[in-house]
Amino acid sequence: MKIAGQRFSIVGMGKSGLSAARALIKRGGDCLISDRRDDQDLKNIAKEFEGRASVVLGREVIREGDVAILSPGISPNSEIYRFAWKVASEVIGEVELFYRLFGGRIVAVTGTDGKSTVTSLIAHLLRSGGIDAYAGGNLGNPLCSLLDEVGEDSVVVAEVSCFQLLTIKHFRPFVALVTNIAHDHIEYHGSFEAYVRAKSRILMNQAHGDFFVRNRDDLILAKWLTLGNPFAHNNGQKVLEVSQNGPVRDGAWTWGKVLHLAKDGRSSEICGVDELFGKGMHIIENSLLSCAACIPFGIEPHVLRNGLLSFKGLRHRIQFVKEISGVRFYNDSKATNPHAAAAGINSFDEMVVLIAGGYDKGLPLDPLVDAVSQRCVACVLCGDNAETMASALRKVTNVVIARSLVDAVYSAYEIAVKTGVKVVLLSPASSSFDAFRDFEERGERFEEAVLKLSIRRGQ
Ligand code: UMA
Repeated sequence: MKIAGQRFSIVGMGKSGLSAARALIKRGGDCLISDRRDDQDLKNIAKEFEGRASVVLGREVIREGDVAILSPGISPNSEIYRFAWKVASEVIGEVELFYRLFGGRIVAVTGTDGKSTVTSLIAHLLRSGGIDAYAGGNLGNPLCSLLDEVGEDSVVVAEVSCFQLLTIKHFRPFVALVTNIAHDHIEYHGSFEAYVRAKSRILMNQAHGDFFVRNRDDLILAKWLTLGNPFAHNNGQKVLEVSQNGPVRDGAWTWGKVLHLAKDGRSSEICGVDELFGKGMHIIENSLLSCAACIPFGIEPHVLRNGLLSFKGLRHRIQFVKEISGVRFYNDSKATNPHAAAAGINSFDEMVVLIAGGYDKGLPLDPLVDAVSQRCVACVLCGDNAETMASALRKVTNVVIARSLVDAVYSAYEIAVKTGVKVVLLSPASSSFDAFRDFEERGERFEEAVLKLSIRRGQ
């Protein structure tokens, strides 16, 4: 892609907009960067671009005929999104820009839950096999920020959200992987079907020689690439399958206690389920998906085993925080939808006091209600949707409403002590945007509250 002398309008000065701007300016692009916000933070950031690019704060701007680069947080229903398609010569996102600037192979990971863990785990497994692999994208570090580090032989494992997939055009991953599909982000896409269609764009530009890792246990994904499926971008890519219900011909599978890698119908053992970095069906699913994604790179089962055994899991994903008087606190702030929270709860064999609630995405609560009814002695709810969640959860367990996350930690601890329950889990089933910048800030506030409680308790 020719950058020098070309004009770009970058909308949104968040992580992705800034990394796109830096990459383009470095290559001689003529950039206009804008953001609807006009606060001191952005004014400070804008100083970096003085004399190198035009910056407009307080409103979004797109110059006629420019290539528009839209941040993923810009909703397709917004005026600026529609305006971009009218005036720009081309509308893309930072993921597409990265694809055009990076010549190497990409493993792209999307899906409802487990994306960040799978992205990080694949990069870790590839590195265990001697491959120069990097992880980035929706995970937190934008892909364009990797451009200074990577070489042509590097492999980039990219977590791509459905928001980011809407603004790809030629993005063609060598390996595409969809973890699973459940209800999420309907407020952004308008319908479940539109959400699934956005996810399926990951396959859109794949061709012969590429790979698709398909989760055979997921009712929706199992049908992808079969004839007549509306989401089948069936372009001759090879399918690698993953299942927890018995053997696959090519991919990774288990049926009980041992993970296997399968090539041309011949299976080899990878490791035992009990040796993985955590417990629960979702940990097995994430591990199988990640192992299957390494097949195109020729990583052998014993190398995968070493990689799996040395993987520690990610922050804010069922992360152990502290034990206070026998009660263990876990931070699962990344569980931003009911499906993910249910997986978090079900990963415990024992009873749990759940802390949940946050920004209401209007998603069906059924998976959460199911998990709570089986595993939760009580739920402490806080955040914008506390009342809505309470009406659904009161039918199956005891519910307490707390004024803040800090109060929720104290209440949950008291309930745990009174009932003899040993686990307090923050697994909000909701976004964090009602009170926090993102799920990471929410997780950090939770950890701080737990540490304060432990100091108060003299531990
Ligand atoms: N903005 C506008 N106009 C708008 C919308 C936003 O000007 O209409 C401005 C905001 O004022 C702000 C900037 O755009 O200054 C924020 O941009 P952004 O919301 O696109 O966020 P980034 O900082 O660029 O972060 C994005 C992803 N955010 C979203 O998709 C909302 C991050 O994923 C990602 O880590 C980052 O790029 C790097 O790739 C976060 C996320 O919540 C973690 N993702 C969702 C999820 O995981 O469920 C999809």
